Amino acid sequence: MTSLKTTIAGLELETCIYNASGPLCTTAEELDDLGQSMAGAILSKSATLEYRAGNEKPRYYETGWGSINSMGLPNEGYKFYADYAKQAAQYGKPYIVSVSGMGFEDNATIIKHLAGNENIKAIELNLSCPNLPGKPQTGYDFEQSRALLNRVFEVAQQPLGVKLPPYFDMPHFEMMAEVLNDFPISFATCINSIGNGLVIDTDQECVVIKPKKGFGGIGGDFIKPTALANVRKFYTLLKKDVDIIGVGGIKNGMDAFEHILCGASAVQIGTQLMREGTGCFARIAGELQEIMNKKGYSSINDFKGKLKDME
Ligand code: YRO
Repeated sequence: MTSLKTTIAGLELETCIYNASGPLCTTAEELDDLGQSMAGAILSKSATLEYRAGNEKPRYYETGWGSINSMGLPNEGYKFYADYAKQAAQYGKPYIVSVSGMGFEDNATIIKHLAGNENIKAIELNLSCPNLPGKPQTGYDFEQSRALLNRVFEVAQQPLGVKLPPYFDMPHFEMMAEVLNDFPISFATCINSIGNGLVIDTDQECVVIKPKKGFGGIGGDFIKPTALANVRKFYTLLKKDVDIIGVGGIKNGMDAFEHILCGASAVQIGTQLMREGTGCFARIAGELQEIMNKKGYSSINDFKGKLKDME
């Protein structure tokens, strides 16, 4: 029997495929829908201190090859995601809360509040969180990343992992890995959307989303090579006990297979979840199992990380 079982952050997942933080994981209805689906875990939208309505619509747009978004962190506020944990428990899969405070102390406050909650199995700290206005996002500032991790590990009790933005330069991978290897992180999720792309409607000669003069994070097909590179690099650079979670451009079983071959212990679905809804988990799982069957693999550990170099 082919199994898609995996372990991340010491948690057992029935299947290694679940949602990315962002799409369809903000409200109780959406989280319930994930709970009832074949997703291996339930991951929330990034939580801030207070409820946020987010940016003006349209703030999400899908093209044939992917998506652009400038949602502006719409979410119910951390207390909602903490309270929802009790309801999440009925689904028999790990419930993970994404945290993206607007500054260090917000993150510390939120993570401190989640600490006593036994139904929250892990925390995914979104390093794309804004820190100082006019400065790069936290994940692109290595010293700020270190300072934030110092602070949150003073209060964190659950396993804590980081959601990383994409890196493109070899020294940047090494600089971030050096920071992360100084902390007891449980996992690294690679990658967030590729920041500040621009999609254009040529008939209208106009941008396609309203916030930020049309600039937004890119997801979908085009980001898969960048995602695979980030999964592969952090798999080789981080301490061996850190699980890598792959996200970026996964819409079928073969895309998931590629991420796992690069070192991912689990994969998340973003743009394709928005497109297809929660049925995507069962479909992609079936496709991945079929590929594994044909290749003679019975578990993901048979090929995880085993990407070959050329002779
Ligand atoms: O706009 C968002 O809510 C958003 N979109 C993404 O593709 N990735 C993210 O991490 C977020 C939330 C964080 C931020 C981009 C608003 C700082």
